[in-house]
Amino acid sequence: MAGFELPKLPYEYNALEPYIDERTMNIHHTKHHQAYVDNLNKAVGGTAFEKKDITELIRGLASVPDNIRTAVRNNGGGHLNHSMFWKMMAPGAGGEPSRSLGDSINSKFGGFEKFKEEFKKAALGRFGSGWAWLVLNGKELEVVSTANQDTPLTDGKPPLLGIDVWEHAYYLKYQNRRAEYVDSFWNVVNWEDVAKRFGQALKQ
Ligand code: MN3
Repeated sequence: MAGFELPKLPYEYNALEPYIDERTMNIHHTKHHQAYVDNLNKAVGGTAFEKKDITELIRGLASVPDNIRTAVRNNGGGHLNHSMFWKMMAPGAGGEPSRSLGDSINSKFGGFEKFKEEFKKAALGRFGSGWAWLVLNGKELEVVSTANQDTPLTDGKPPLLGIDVWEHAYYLKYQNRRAEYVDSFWNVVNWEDVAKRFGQALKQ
């Protein structure tokens, strides 16, 4: 069996209550994320790709053979996206980004509230399953969304913050009310992690 593994959640399943409920976090991590890992391992087992770093694997998707490329795109993308997503949130987090990230958001979007509006629009505008992202495009911040488990990394845009808008991410607590889930998400955004990704992405 290939060696991709489910990362441990950096906090307890109930740590993001009441914004993201314990049952959703548990199923999302132990069932959905685990399934992406298992299916990725099935796809790349016995190939040269099984030892690759997940980020490198997804960046190099074009070089993955046809017969497993879709499986790697969906399940490798799912593994990569969720591994980031858990770290982009934290208990007792939220608030506003500070220092250079805060300044960059203000100058790019015309203020933090304007940024939140644009991010929410991307999250609500994604029809069906996918993600909304704050990414770095060259040296510029940008809000984008992707379908399914696609990542903006494939377009050379490192993700800084992402929200999973698949129904499995919010349905138990919010049912069809995706907008409410997005509004709640701001209470758990780990801006320290986002700022770290911003710093690293600027250097690349
Ligand atoms: Mn998910």
